[in-house]
Amino acid sequence: MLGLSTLLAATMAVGSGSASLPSHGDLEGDGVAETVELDPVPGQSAPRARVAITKRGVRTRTPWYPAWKLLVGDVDRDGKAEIVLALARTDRRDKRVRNRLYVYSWAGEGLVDRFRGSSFPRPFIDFALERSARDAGARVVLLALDLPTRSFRREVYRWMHFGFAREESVPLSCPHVFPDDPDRTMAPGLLEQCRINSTPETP
Ligand SMILES: [Ca+2]
Ligand SMILES: [Ca+2]
Repeated sequence: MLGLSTLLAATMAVGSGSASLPSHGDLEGDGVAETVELDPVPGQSAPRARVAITKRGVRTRTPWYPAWKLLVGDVDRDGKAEIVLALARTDRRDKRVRNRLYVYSWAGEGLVDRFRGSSFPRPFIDFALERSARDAGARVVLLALDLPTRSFRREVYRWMHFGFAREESVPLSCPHVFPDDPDRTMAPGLLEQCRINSTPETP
């Protein structure tokens, strides 16, 4: 049984900054791994962080992003790692600030858009990258929210040409109350505390 402190630690409300451990990968495919991490501004009213990339001791920082989680992996399976960011922001077609997943590549000068994440059918509050058993690429795993049933789901997406295709969606049990405001809930680290729900789904 997880206590209240665990629940609070797993939930990061807007305004408490960004959180991610450093991630490592070869962004340019030159055989040298870069260290990539978020460099957040604490105490802001919304997540705000730069991406810091360190190669052979030289640190490069990007402009600011409304980022609250960063991971690195070869999402499109081309041998170079991408930077995957969870951002809380609007986009061109949807003026709501909500959690969106963006994928960037980096070749020494700034981040290059690869995917502007607005195409996931369910809102998410955490994500992970998972090594695919089929190939060397990384799949995106979302901690997604099914709003009609107020339940958590694990949804796995694989890169297909220019975007993501869903490969799997299963119910999850998570040590967290279901968020009343998914657009303002960020829970980095919660996904690894959840377990696939073995209870059969109702049709
Ligand atoms: Ca490199
Ligand atoms: Ca890649």
